[in-house]
Amino acid sequence: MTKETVLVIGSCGQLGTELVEALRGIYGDAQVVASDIRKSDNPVFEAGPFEELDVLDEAKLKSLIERYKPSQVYHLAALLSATAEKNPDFGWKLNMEGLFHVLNAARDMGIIKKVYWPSSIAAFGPNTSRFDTPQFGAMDPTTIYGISKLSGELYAQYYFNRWGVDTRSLRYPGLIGYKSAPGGGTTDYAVSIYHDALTTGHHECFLGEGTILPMLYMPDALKATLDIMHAPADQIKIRSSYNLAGMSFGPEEIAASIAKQVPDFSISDHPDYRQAIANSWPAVIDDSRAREDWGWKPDYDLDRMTQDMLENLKPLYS
Ligand code: AKB
Repeated sequence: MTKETVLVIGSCGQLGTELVEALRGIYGDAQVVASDIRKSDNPVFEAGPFEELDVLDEAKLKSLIERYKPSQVYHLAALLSATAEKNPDFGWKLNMEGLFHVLNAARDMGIIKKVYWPSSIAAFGPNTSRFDTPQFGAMDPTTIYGISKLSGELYAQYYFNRWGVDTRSLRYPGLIGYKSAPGGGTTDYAVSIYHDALTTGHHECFLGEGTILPMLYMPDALKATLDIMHAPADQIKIRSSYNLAGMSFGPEEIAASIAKQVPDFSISDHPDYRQAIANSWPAVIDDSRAREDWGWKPDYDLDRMTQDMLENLKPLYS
Protein backbone atom coordinates (compact mmCIF):
# COMPACT_ATOMS: atom_id res chain seq x y z
CA MET A 1 0.00 0.00 0.00
CA THR A 2 1.41 3.42 -0.89
CA LYS A 3 1.59 5.87 1.97
CA GLU A 4 -0.42 9.06 1.69
CA THR A 5 1.52 12.32 1.64
CA VAL A 6 0.05 15.56 2.99
CA LEU A 7 1.25 19.09 2.20
CA VAL A 8 0.53 21.92 4.66
CA ILE A 9 0.98 25.42 3.21
CA GLY A 10 1.33 28.24 5.76
CA SER A 11 2.28 25.68 8.39
CA CYS A 12 4.05 27.99 10.86
CA GLY A 13 0.96 29.93 11.92
CA GLN A 14 -1.25 29.33 14.94
CA LEU A 15 -3.33 26.55 13.37
CA GLY A 16 -0.64 25.14 11.06
CA THR A 17 1.84 24.45 13.84
CA GLU A 18 -0.64 22.27 15.72
CA LEU A 19 -2.11 20.75 12.58
CA VAL A 20 1.31 19.55 11.38
CA GLU A 21 1.86 17.87 14.75
CA ALA A 22 -1.58 16.21 14.62
CA LEU A 23 -1.16 15.09 10.99
CA ARG A 24 2.30 13.65 11.71
CA GLY A 25 0.69 11.62 14.50
CA ILE A 26 -1.73 10.14 11.95
CA TYR A 27 0.31 9.79 8.74
CA GLY A 28 3.88 9.64 10.10
CA ASP A 29 6.53 12.37 10.34
CA ALA A 30 8.01 11.76 6.91
CA GLN A 31 4.63 11.85 5.16
CA VAL A 32 3.65 15.37 6.22
CA VAL A 33 5.45 18.12 4.33
CA ALA A 34 5.29 21.41 6.22
CA SER A 35 5.89 24.61 4.27
CA ASP A 36 5.85 28.33 4.90
CA ILE A 37 7.55 31.46 3.70
CA ARG A 38 10.08 30.92 6.50
CA LYS A 39 10.61 28.23 9.09
CA SER A 40 9.63 28.95 12.70
CA ASP A 41 11.80 27.65 15.54
CA ASN A 42 9.03 25.39 16.90
CA PRO A 43 10.59 21.90 17.32
CA VAL A 44 7.62 20.30 15.54
CA PHE A 45 9.21 21.37 12.25
CA GLU A 46 12.38 19.38 12.94
CA ALA A 47 10.51 16.07 13.00
CA GLY A 48 9.79 15.83 9.26
CA PRO A 49 10.24 17.57 5.91
CA PHE A 50 9.98 21.37 5.77
CA GLU A 51 10.09 23.44 2.57
CA GLU A 52 10.36 27.20 2.26
CA LEU A 53 7.43 28.24 0.07
CA ASP A 54 5.81 31.54 -0.77
CA VAL A 55 2.43 30.39 -2.10
CA LEU A 56 2.49 33.33 -4.52
CA ASP A 57 5.37 31.54 -6.27
CA GLU A 58 3.26 29.21 -8.42
CA ALA A 59 6.23 27.53 -10.14
CA LYS A 60 7.79 26.54 -6.79
CA LEU A 61 4.42 25.28 -5.51
CA LYS A 62 4.04 23.09 -8.61
CA SER A 63 7.58 21.76 -8.31
CA LEU A 64 6.95 20.77 -4.67
CA ILE A 65 3.73 19.02 -5.68
CA GLU A 66 5.61 17.16 -8.47
CA ARG A 67 8.31 16.14 -6.01
CA TYR A 68 6.24 15.03 -3.01
CA LYS A 69 3.01 14.02 -4.79
CA PRO A 70 0.67 15.00 -1.91
CA SER A 71 -2.82 13.54 -2.10
CA GLN A 72 -4.08 16.12 0.42
CA VAL A 73 -3.25 19.82 0.69
CA TYR A 74 -4.12 22.04 3.63
CA HIS A 75 -3.73 25.61 2.40
CA LEU A 76 -3.59 27.92 5.44
CA ALA A 77 -1.38 30.82 4.26
CA ALA A 78 -3.29 34.10 4.60
CA LEU A 79 -3.30 37.54 6.17
CA LEU A 80 -5.86 37.64 9.02
CA SER A 81 -8.42 40.39 9.59
CA ALA A 82 -6.46 43.04 11.51
CA THR A 83 -3.24 42.69 9.48
CA ALA A 84 -5.09 42.66 6.17
CA GLU A 85 -6.86 45.93 7.09
CA LYS A 86 -3.43 47.56 7.41
CA ASN A 87 -2.41 46.40 3.93
CA PRO A 88 -5.59 45.59 1.97
CA ASP A 89 -3.87 45.29 -1.44
CA PHE A 90 -1.49 42.64 -0.19
CA GLY A 91 -4.23 41.00 1.90
CA TRP A 92 -6.32 40.48 -1.21
CA LYS A 93 -3.35 39.37 -3.33
CA LEU A 94 -2.07 36.77 -0.87
CA ASN A 95 -5.47 35.43 0.14
CA MET A 96 -6.87 35.13 -3.39
CA GLU A 97 -3.85 34.39 -5.61
CA GLY A 98 -2.58 31.83 -3.10
CA LEU A 99 -5.92 30.04 -3.23
CA PHE A 100 -6.02 30.12 -7.06
CA HIS A 101 -2.54 28.58 -7.24
CA VAL A 102 -3.62 25.70 -5.00
CA LEU A 103 -7.00 25.15 -6.70
CA ASN A 104 -5.44 25.28 -10.18
CA ALA A 105 -2.73 22.82 -9.14
CA ALA A 106 -5.44 20.45 -7.83
CA ARG A 107 -7.45 20.81 -11.05
CA ASP A 108 -4.56 20.59 -13.54
CA MET A 109 -1.88 18.28 -12.14
CA GLY A 110 -3.88 15.12 -11.37
CA ILE A 111 -1.99 14.54 -8.08
CA ILE A 112 -3.99 16.24 -5.30
CA LYS A 113 -7.18 14.43 -4.28
CA LYS A 114 -8.49 16.81 -1.57
CA VAL A 115 -7.97 20.47 -0.72
CA TYR A 116 -8.65 22.01 2.69
CA TRP A 117 -8.92 25.79 2.87
CA PRO A 118 -10.22 27.72 5.89
CA SER A 119 -12.89 30.38 5.72
CA SER A 120 -13.94 32.45 8.73
CA ILE A 121 -16.81 34.10 10.55
CA ALA A 122 -15.36 37.22 8.86
CA ALA A 123 -17.22 36.16 5.69
CA PHE A 124 -20.36 37.50 7.39
CA GLY A 125 -21.14 41.20 7.73
CA PRO A 126 -23.36 43.73 9.46
CA ASN A 127 -26.56 42.61 7.72
CA THR A 128 -26.13 38.99 8.83
CA SER A 129 -28.27 37.93 11.82
CA ARG A 130 -25.81 38.24 14.71
CA PHE A 131 -27.43 35.53 16.85
CA ASP A 132 -27.88 31.98 15.55
CA THR A 133 -26.20 33.10 12.35
CA PRO A 134 -27.51 30.69 9.72
CA GLN A 135 -25.45 28.66 7.27
CA PHE A 136 -27.11 30.44 4.37
CA GLY A 137 -28.25 34.06 4.58
CA ALA A 138 -27.08 37.63 4.06
CA MET A 139 -23.29 37.85 3.68
CA ASP A 140 -21.87 41.34 3.24
CA PRO A 141 -18.38 41.39 4.77
CA THR A 142 -16.84 44.81 5.29
CA THR A 143 -13.17 43.84 5.79
CA ILE A 144 -10.79 42.87 3.00
CA TYR A 145 -10.13 39.62 4.87
CA GLY A 146 -13.87 38.86 4.98
CA ILE A 147 -14.30 39.78 1.31
CA SER A 148 -11.43 37.44 0.40
CA LYS A 149 -12.97 34.65 2.51
CA LEU A 150 -16.43 34.98 0.96
CA SER A 151 -14.92 35.12 -2.54
CA GLY A 152 -12.71 32.14 -1.74
CA GLU A 153 -15.72 30.13 -0.55
CA LEU A 154 -17.48 30.76 -3.84
CA TYR A 155 -14.38 29.85 -5.85
CA ALA A 156 -13.90 26.63 -3.85
CA GLN A 157 -17.52 25.71 -4.58
CA TYR A 158 -17.08 26.61 -8.25
CA TYR A 159 -14.00 24.40 -8.65
CA PHE A 160 -15.94 21.52 -7.08
CA ASN A 161 -19.04 22.00 -9.26
CA ARG A 162 -17.17 22.73 -12.49
CA TRP A 163 -14.08 20.49 -12.30
CA GLY A 164 -14.76 18.08 -9.44
CA VAL A 165 -11.94 19.39 -7.22
CA ASP A 166 -12.71 17.93 -3.77
CA THR A 167 -12.66 21.16 -1.75
CA ARG A 168 -13.53 21.21 1.96
CA SER A 169 -13.77 24.22 4.23
CA LEU A 170 -14.82 25.51 7.66
CA ARG A 171 -15.75 29.01 8.76
CA TYR A 172 -13.50 29.25 11.81
CA PRO A 173 -14.46 31.38 14.78
CA GLY A 174 -11.58 32.85 16.84
CA LEU A 175 -9.11 30.05 17.64
CA ILE A 176 -7.60 29.78 21.12
CA GLY A 177 -4.60 27.63 21.98
CA TYR A 178 -1.48 27.57 24.13
CA LYS A 179 1.03 25.85 21.84
CA SER A 180 1.45 28.59 19.23
CA ALA A 181 0.81 32.32 18.99
CA PRO A 182 -1.96 33.80 16.87
CA GLY A 183 -0.99 36.43 14.32
CA GLY A 184 -2.97 39.47 13.32
CA GLY A 185 -6.57 38.54 14.14
CA THR A 186 -9.39 40.47 15.81
CA THR A 187 -10.08 37.55 18.15
CA ASP A 188 -6.43 37.32 19.33
CA TYR A 189 -7.14 39.05 22.65
CA ALA A 190 -8.72 35.77 23.82
CA VAL A 191 -5.26 34.17 23.70
CA SER A 192 -3.17 37.02 25.14
CA ILE A 193 -5.60 37.42 28.06
CA TYR A 194 -4.43 34.03 29.42
CA HIS A 195 -0.76 35.00 29.15
CA ASP A 196 -1.50 38.31 30.90
CA ALA A 197 -3.40 36.50 33.66
CA LEU A 198 -0.27 34.51 34.49
CA THR A 199 2.21 37.39 34.13
CA THR A 200 0.88 40.85 35.07
CA GLY A 201 -2.53 39.72 36.38
CA HIS A 202 -4.19 42.42 34.26
CA HIS A 203 -5.40 42.53 30.67
CA GLU A 204 -6.17 45.68 28.72
CA CYS A 205 -8.52 44.57 25.98
CA PHE A 206 -8.67 46.13 22.53
CA LEU A 207 -12.37 45.16 22.38
CA GLY A 208 -14.97 46.66 24.69
CA GLU A 209 -17.24 44.97 27.22
CA GLY A 210 -20.19 43.17 25.63
CA THR A 211 -18.34 42.36 22.37
CA ILE A 212 -19.55 38.78 22.06
CA LEU A 213 -17.72 36.72 19.44
CA PRO A 214 -17.74 33.02 18.52
CA MET A 215 -14.61 31.16 19.65
CA LEU A 216 -13.23 27.63 19.50
CA TYR A 217 -10.56 25.85 21.53
CA MET A 218 -7.71 24.47 19.44
CA PRO A 219 -8.29 20.74 20.19
CA ASP A 220 -11.84 21.20 18.87
CA ALA A 221 -10.58 23.14 15.83
CA LEU A 222 -8.14 20.32 15.03
CA LYS A 223 -10.85 17.70 15.50
CA ALA A 224 -13.23 19.55 13.14
CA THR A 225 -10.52 20.07 10.51
CA LEU A 226 -9.43 16.44 10.50
CA ASP A 227 -13.01 15.16 10.65
CA ILE A 228 -14.19 17.14 7.63
CA MET A 229 -11.11 16.04 5.66
CA HIS A 230 -11.56 12.38 6.61
CA ALA A 231 -15.32 12.25 6.04
CA PRO A 232 -16.56 10.37 2.94
CA ALA A 233 -17.04 12.81 0.04
CA ASP A 234 -20.79 12.21 -0.14
CA GLN A 235 -21.22 13.52 3.44
CA ILE A 236 -19.76 16.90 2.47
CA LYS A 237 -22.88 18.53 1.11
CA ILE A 238 -21.66 22.12 1.39
CA ARG A 239 -18.66 22.96 -0.79
CA SER A 240 -18.44 26.67 -0.01
CA SER A 241 -17.73 26.44 3.75
CA TYR A 242 -19.45 25.07 6.86
CA ASN A 243 -20.48 27.20 9.85
CA LEU A 244 -18.59 25.93 12.91
CA ALA A 245 -19.14 26.87 16.54
CA GLY A 246 -17.74 26.06 19.96
CA MET A 247 -18.65 28.82 22.42
CA SER A 248 -19.43 32.54 22.41
CA PHE A 249 -18.38 35.13 24.97
CA GLY A 250 -17.39 38.75 25.52
CA PRO A 251 -14.16 39.95 27.18
CA GLU A 252 -15.84 40.28 30.61
CA GLU A 253 -17.02 36.65 30.47
CA ILE A 254 -13.61 35.16 29.67
CA ALA A 255 -12.16 37.43 32.40
CA ALA A 256 -14.72 36.06 34.89
CA SER A 257 -13.82 32.51 33.89
CA ILE A 258 -10.11 33.26 34.47
CA ALA A 259 -10.83 35.01 37.79
CA LYS A 260 -12.31 31.75 39.13
CA GLN A 261 -8.74 30.40 39.02
CA VAL A 262 -6.63 33.57 39.24
CA PRO A 263 -8.54 35.48 41.94
CA ASP A 264 -6.82 38.90 41.58
CA PHE A 265 -7.13 38.99 37.80
CA SER A 266 -8.54 42.24 36.40
CA ILE A 267 -9.50 43.59 32.99
CA SER A 268 -9.98 47.05 31.49
CA ASP A 269 -10.67 48.04 27.90
CA HIS A 270 -9.29 50.46 25.39
CA PRO A 271 -11.05 49.66 22.10
CA ASP A 272 -9.14 50.39 18.88
CA TYR A 273 -9.80 49.89 15.13
CA ARG A 274 -10.49 46.18 15.75
CA GLN A 275 -13.72 47.07 17.57
CA ALA A 276 -15.39 48.04 14.28
CA ILE A 277 -14.28 44.72 12.74
CA ALA A 278 -15.69 42.75 15.68
CA ASN A 279 -18.96 44.71 15.55
CA SER A 280 -19.48 43.58 11.95
CA TRP A 281 -19.19 39.85 12.84
CA PRO A 282 -21.71 37.36 14.24
CA ALA A 283 -21.97 36.70 17.97
CA VAL A 284 -23.42 33.17 18.01
CA ILE A 285 -23.18 30.76 15.08
CA ASP A 286 -25.68 28.07 14.07
CA ASP A 287 -23.51 25.09 13.07
CA SER A 288 -26.32 22.55 12.71
CA ARG A 289 -25.35 21.62 9.13
CA ALA A 290 -21.87 20.53 10.23
CA ARG A 291 -23.46 18.50 13.04
CA GLU A 292 -25.97 16.85 10.68
CA ASP A 293 -23.72 16.21 7.67
CA TRP A 294 -20.50 14.89 9.21
CA GLY A 295 -21.15 14.62 12.95
CA TRP A 296 -19.49 17.76 14.35
CA LYS A 297 -19.71 18.27 18.12
CA PRO A 298 -17.32 20.39 20.22
CA ASP A 299 -15.88 19.09 23.51
CA TYR A 300 -14.90 22.34 25.25
CA ASP A 301 -16.92 25.12 26.87
CA LEU A 302 -15.44 28.32 28.30
CA ASP A 303 -14.57 27.06 31.81
CA ARG A 304 -13.11 23.79 30.59
CA MET A 305 -10.97 25.67 28.06
CA THR A 306 -9.82 28.16 30.72
CA GLN A 307 -8.74 25.38 33.04
CA ASP A 308 -6.78 23.65 30.28
CA MET A 309 -5.18 26.87 29.00
CA LEU A 310 -4.01 27.95 32.46
CA GLU A 311 -2.74 24.49 33.38
CA ASN A 312 -0.68 24.29 30.21
CA LEU A 313 0.62 27.86 30.28
CA LYS A 314 1.64 27.88 33.97
CA PRO A 315 4.94 25.99 33.44
CA LEU A 316 5.97 28.68 30.90
CA TYR A 317 5.87 31.37 33.56
CA SER A 318 6.80 29.55 36.74
C1 AKB B 1 -9.37 36.86 12.91
O1 AKB B 1 -9.68 37.38 14.00
O2 AKB B 1 -9.05 37.50 11.90
C2 AKB B 1 -9.45 35.35 12.80
C3 AKB B 1 -10.76 34.92 12.25
C4 AKB B 1 -11.97 35.01 13.08
O3 AKB B 1 -10.83 34.48 11.15
N1 AKB B 1 -9.20 34.75 14.07
